Amino acid sequence: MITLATNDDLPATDVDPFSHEVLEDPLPFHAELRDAGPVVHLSRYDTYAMGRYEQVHAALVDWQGFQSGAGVGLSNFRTEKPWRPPSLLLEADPPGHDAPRRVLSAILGPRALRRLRERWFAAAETLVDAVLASGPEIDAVPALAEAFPLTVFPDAVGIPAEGRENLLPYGDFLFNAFGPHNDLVAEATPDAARLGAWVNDQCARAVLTADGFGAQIWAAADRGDITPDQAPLVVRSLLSAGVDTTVHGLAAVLHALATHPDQWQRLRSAPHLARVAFDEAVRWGAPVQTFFRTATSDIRVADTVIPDGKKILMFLAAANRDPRHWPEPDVFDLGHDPSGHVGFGMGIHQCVGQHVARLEAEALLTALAARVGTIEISGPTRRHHNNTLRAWGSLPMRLTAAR
Ligand code: OVV
Repeated sequence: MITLATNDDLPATDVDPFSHEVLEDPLPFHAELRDAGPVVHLSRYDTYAMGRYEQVHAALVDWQGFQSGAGVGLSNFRTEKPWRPPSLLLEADPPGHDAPRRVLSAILGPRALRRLRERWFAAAETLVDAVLASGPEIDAVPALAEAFPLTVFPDAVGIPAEGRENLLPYGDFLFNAFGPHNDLVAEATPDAARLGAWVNDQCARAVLTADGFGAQIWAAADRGDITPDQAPLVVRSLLSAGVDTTVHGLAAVLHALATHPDQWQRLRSAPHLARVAFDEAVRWGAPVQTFFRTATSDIRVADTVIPDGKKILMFLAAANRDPRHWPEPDVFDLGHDPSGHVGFGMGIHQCVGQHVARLEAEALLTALAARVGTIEISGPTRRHHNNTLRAWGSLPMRLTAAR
């Protein structure tokens, strides 16, 4: 399937990484990509791809050579109009990137999150008690993976209760829109303008509660750390990147634990492993599979020169399972040290919300570990296809209460 191009030694593939076949099970394609070489040409899209840890990591930390400001999807903002005003964080480079990043880092940093910890642990306990009371068989996607972030995160941002059902569809569209204009994008496009308008409305100062992340972003504008016209776009980043990602990260760790009963029992007997379990699941399951970068000049990677302005698809998921870097890449094991995984990215754009995600996971897994004895898959699971996210549509599970 992967052949050598005739004009040089650059391996090429006509496989579509965004096809339903690959989205259903990307692992074989990721292995082919890594084995083909450090850089591979994706002939369908005339873009480049990297699947090995070494090159993916190196490109992610080289923001000068691999920019984000031309967009981190397939669409090249040098020549194409973005579907929404670009994110001031995700789709920006220094120096413009830095002030919004500094503001959000402080608001979402470990120190700032301490005031949420008790509340989120209590919310997780309440949710798990309710789920256990609802019966032994659940679908863990809606019942836990969606329910928990939707219980705590929109409140923490400070948006009104009304319309929150738009958050997941908005994120699903946004993450699809980083890929090509395939059926996944086309089917959701009729709704995108309405969802986008709703999200934009939630970013106004007047609709946000006085004490949430949103209000803190506006307070940063009052201090002059960002400008008042930047504030709503920074709030939009929270609502864009903060919901679907954590839902599918939690689904990934729940699936991993349900399919690895030994690891589940290990977590029960050592609940302080909740954070390691989550990061190992982010490495192993990679809820965010890919992002693009754009070459800022003719740039050499291994023996290949990537021309200025070309898009490069970074396979975070493939790098996270590269046997050239990881001793047992395909094994989910709480004894692993997943640090250095690129499931949250790496470098100046590394997930600014990762502490929020970890706190959500720690709260939910701690509540589960204290209350649930066994957790197993009880029916056919179903993937949800998205051009960027590796997601579960359904995870039927049987939970038994701890005795
Ligand atoms: C990491 C990420 C994903 C999607 C949207 C954004 C960020 C944003 O900043 O809007």
